[in-house]
Amino acid sequence: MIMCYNFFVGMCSRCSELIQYTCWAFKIIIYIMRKLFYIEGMTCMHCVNTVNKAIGALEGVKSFDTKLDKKYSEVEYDETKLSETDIKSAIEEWGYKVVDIK
Ligand SMILES: [Cu+2]
Repeated sequence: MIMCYNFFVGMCSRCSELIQYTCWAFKIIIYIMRKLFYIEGMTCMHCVNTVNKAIGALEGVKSFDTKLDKKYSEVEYDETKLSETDIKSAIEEWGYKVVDIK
């Protein structure tokens, strides 16, 4: 999986928004989605850690990067395992509000 993941390095978010390719190491098809979840209510690094914990606990999440100043979390996930609604719910369970998904 790590080997296949290198495929995305250097790709802009537009190109990697939806990628369908065959993993040469495992011969399976992987669907990766990259979305920005705009979050209301994050005010300090503790909030960022909480959001990261919520997202990181989900099976199917490949990577995530939560930015306090931009008020979003960029999440890459396997859309065969997870939907954007699952991610939204996980964040909102901790008291934050997802106001937009792009
Ligand atoms: Cu906080």
